[in-house]
Amino acid sequence: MIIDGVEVLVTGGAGGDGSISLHHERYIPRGGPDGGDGGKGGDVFIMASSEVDGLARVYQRRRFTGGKGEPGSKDKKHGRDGENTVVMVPLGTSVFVLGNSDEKRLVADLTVDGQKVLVAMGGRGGLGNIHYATAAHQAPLVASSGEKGEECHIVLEFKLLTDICIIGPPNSGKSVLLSVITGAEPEIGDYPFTTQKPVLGTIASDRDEIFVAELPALISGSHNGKGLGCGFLRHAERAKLIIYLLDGSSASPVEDKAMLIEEVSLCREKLMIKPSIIVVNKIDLPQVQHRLSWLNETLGAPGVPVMFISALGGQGIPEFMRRVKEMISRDDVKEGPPSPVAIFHPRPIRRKGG
Ligand SMILES: Nc1nc2c(ncn2[C@@H]2O[C@H](COP(=O)(O)OP(=O)(O)OP(=O)(O)O)[C@@H](O)[C@H]2O)c(=O)[nH]1
Ligand SMILES: [Mg+2]
Repeated sequence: MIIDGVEVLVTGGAGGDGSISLHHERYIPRGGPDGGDGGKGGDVFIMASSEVDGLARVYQRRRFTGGKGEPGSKDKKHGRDGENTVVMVPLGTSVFVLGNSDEKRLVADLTVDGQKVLVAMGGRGGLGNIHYATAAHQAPLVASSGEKGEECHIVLEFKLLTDICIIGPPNSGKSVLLSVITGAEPEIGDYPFTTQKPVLGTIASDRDEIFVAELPALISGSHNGKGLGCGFLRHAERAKLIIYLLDGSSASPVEDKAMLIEEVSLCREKLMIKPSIIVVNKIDLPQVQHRLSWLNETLGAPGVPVMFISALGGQGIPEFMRRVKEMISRDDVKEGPPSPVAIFHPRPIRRKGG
């Protein structure tokens, strides 16, 4: 099962109670109050790590709580703070908070190794009776309870960090193309839905690496759950360029293109505004050669180039690569590094039992 989204309950640890204690020592009959404060409850963080490749582990647990603060004790001893809980997620995880009517609010987009967000703060420790002594009450028998930790429902959604996404109908050659341009080794087969989940590869470039993902195939009705559905299209949301890969030898590449555009716009309309290229594959086959000029005339759209390649034979690949790199760099947006710790306070703090 591919897990790209999961709802979890996060609760900060409860603070430890303050202590009620009176100082006892020989020959000091009426020692004052010496009850220490409780420790703070542990916080819950969500942290991105390049060592984590999915949300499956989070899905198995779905409930995370910070450690409890220890109560204070005599001799003014402060209770130990509760341990923080850090939930590890893959790079590319968005963190949303669920509101009362289930609306989602984005609180962090974790895209850098080690970047983290505080989602539930632990409660403060209660005060020991040393704080309650007054001139009138020099031996108070009162202390306060530790606070409850914050609690909220959050949703984690994982979207690949990829520059280019290859989208196409079954058998159009997405896996062959990915393997040729990146050296990745996806399974290749002449049957539909060989690729069942996104596969990543990288292209070395003068600057950074370029990440390319092959997504599972789209068919007519994917938006209604046919085939493998279309939930995987979320992984194209961060892409700078979409490659629509068509099988030049199919019954109608023109209808295939229309189907892809329709499914993408029904499933994730916001992908439609991304720069894209229509690529016709398998031009090594004679029946495709015969159609080239007709396909060139019928597939084009304003601002969307049409290219012809043979992923298997290598024809058109150098020109295709040049074009891809040019389109990617044109779209490069330089962003400063995100802040390493984002803090989010879901709820006001309440006293235990209050
Ligand atoms: N003649 C020819 N065959 C190709 C070419 N590219 C891919 N094929 C063949 O087309 C079939 C499907 O290739 P894949 O790369 O697995 O196709 P896919 O789009 O990844 O398929 P799914 O993952 O099932 O959606 C395989 O038998 C490939 O050998 C090409 O350029 N020319
Ligand atoms: Mg494939």
